[in-house]
Amino acid sequence: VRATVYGYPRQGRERELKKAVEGYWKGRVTADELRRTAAELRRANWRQLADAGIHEVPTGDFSYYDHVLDTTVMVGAVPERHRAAAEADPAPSSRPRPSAGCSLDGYFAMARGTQDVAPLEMTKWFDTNYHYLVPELGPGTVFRADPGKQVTELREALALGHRPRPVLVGPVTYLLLAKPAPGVAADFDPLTLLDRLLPVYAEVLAELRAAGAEWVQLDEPALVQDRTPAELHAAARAYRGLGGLTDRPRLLIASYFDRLGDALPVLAGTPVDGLALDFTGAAAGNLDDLAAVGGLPGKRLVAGVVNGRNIWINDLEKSLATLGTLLGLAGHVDVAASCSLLHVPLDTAAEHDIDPQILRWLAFARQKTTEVVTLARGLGQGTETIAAELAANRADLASRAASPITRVPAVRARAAAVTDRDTRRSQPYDRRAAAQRAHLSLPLLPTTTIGSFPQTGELRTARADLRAGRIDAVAYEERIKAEIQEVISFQEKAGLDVLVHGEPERNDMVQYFAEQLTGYLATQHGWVQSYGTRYVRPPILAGDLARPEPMTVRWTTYAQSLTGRPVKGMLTGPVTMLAWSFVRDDQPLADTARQVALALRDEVNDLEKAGTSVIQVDEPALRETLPLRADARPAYLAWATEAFRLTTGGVRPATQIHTHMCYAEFGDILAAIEDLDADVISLEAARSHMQIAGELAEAGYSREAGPGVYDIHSPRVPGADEAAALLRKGLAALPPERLWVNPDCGLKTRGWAEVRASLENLVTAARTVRATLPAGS
Ligand code: THG
Ligand code: ZN
Repeated sequence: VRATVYGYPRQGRERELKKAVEGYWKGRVTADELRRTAAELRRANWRQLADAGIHEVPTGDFSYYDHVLDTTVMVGAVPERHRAAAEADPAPSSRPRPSAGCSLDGYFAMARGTQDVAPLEMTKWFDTNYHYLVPELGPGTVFRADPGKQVTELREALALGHRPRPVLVGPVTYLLLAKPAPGVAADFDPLTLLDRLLPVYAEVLAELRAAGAEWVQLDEPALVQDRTPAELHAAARAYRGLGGLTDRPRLLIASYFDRLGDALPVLAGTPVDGLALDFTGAAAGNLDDLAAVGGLPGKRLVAGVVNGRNIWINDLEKSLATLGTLLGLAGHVDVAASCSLLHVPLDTAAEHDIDPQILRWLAFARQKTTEVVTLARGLGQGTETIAAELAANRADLASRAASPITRVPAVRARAAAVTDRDTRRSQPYDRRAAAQRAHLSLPLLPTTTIGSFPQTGELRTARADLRAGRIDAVAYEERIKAEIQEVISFQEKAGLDVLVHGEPERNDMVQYFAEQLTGYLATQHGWVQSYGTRYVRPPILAGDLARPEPMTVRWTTYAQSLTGRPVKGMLTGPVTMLAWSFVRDDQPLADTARQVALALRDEVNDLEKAGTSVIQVDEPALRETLPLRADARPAYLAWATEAFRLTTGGVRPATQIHTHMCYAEFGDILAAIEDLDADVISLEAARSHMQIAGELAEAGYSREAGPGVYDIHSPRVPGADEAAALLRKGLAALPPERLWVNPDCGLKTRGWAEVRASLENLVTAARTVRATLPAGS
């Protein structure tokens, strides 16, 4: 029995990789320096893993930007529009190519775009907060093996004396994650390219074998989702094919994030040498499924029993029990984390502000590695060899269960007393809408923004100065107030109808609220990669949650004191708070959601009391957190929409509740959107040409909506004519009294110059279209 992991955080203790890559982009770091930093980070990771007792270390999991993009390079699927940059190589000797066939600048062009070409689209990696770059394929795609990066990293690890196991995105998952390239028919199915892709994987496998790889891991997480018989058949064909090769390393097919379900017997029936299965959380059903198919006789089973998605210590005794059962179900059992440790921060030892007792409840990547090693030892050599670890683990679990942080009687009593009535507005939508119209007296096609305004360097400096003690709280508050004044005055001049304070006081919105709620822990160094060089520090929902004091009322009322127009209160909704935090593993998510909702409900009610008539509760993550398998979705949507309604259900009919969602794929949650019972929803739509307005109408959506008419994801300033054209499209689907005019997301990442021009054009567009509406409509 041995210990292994599938991947490790790439960024380094001080996010050295971020600094090196961003430095390279700015021309401050040379290609050679970047390459050396990357090699040093890989070396440090392998050293850490090997020293902890990990038997096979992963290679190829490192990436300058994204491992799916690395796979695109590995199979030669560089899109046509990036071909020139990928092949340009002004200084071959000093340019670290991610591979033989793609220059570093070409690689980053695919990731970020250039002046002339658009980047690949980015989307979420299953239900994690990691984002990958979507492969673009078509009937004309010609794959070509480019194993350079994989072989280089394998050789590096071998030279350092490790036993490396290259980790690759598997061919089936790669194709299932791809989309039709621009210009290719929308119904093109990338899976039809499987037979062309398999020979390329065969070539990469042969090269890795030749370079000294004994085992290679092919990750197929897409097979834990609901799959059609045709897709399962493709998986069978892929692994009968690759398994049947003679010149190949041994193959480990890894799955994670959920149970394999119907794909388990399919993979078990192919001539691959081992399967890696997740046995945590929703994937625990793999245990019964495995027994039902008669186990994996003669194959290697890698058992993911340490949760790679959360930050809680493992229950070692429980895991040993699971592992004990598994010993009888496979030819050989190894122990692992359930998925790559990319999704958790690096090391709890870097946290100096967390109570040492509480820190013992937490396991980041480094601690999880140790747990995996301990479990492998206990399983292989007897639990008496890990008696000390088991005793400490038992004590830490008991300390968490018994802690007053974990259970706050008043919070529990309040949550238990919630009734259905608390989750309903006091009047149905139609009557509320009339009350709101009378109370707010807004024009038709009212204009507003999503909440945030540009976060200038000065604001970030002020926050850093406050943290470092260079300025005091009073000076900071003055700075923020000055910014709010400017934002309000601009919006009045531009002619917007519903104003916002601009959120200058917030860094990351989830972090901002977490810092003000008891029961939440913040980390100092708990960075997790979100995409490319961008990281988040998800706060930890550690205990029962309460809001000791109002969190936003001060800023909103200050903004309202400066203007006669309505200022919108701005909050992050309960589902998004959960989605962007590390959640508790000791109670159902629905219970945690209810506690968060009650804390936010207090804030909503306090805003109303302070005179706020429009309150927006953002739920950008509602769609993101949708469970991977369809059978789990109704239960999720039920508690998620209930939590939103509990947050917003306590206000008067005349108070208007807004919500906002990012991303364009709303199709499968349109019913849930209605179920939120919000009065107004703003959505991303600029890039999908107002399509969403039609979809909302078709789904019978009966409230007001603001499909974005200004794409904030690009620095481009949309003309007033363009925005007006989009509005007219919107009016073809929704009546004028139900259509709002707004950008498609917050303006935090944009520059002031673009924002000014774009919002002025947006108001002009609204006025132009308003003037064409029949009087009295
Ligand atoms: N907050 C949190 N999670 C999120 C988002 C968020 N997950 C999904 C989505 N939004 C991810 N988007 C981003 C966008 C920008 C950055 C990170 C994730 C970013 N990070 C800074 C960096 O890496 O330089 C660090 C920010 C900081 O100092 O806190 O720019 O909005 N929780
Ligand atoms: Zn948004």
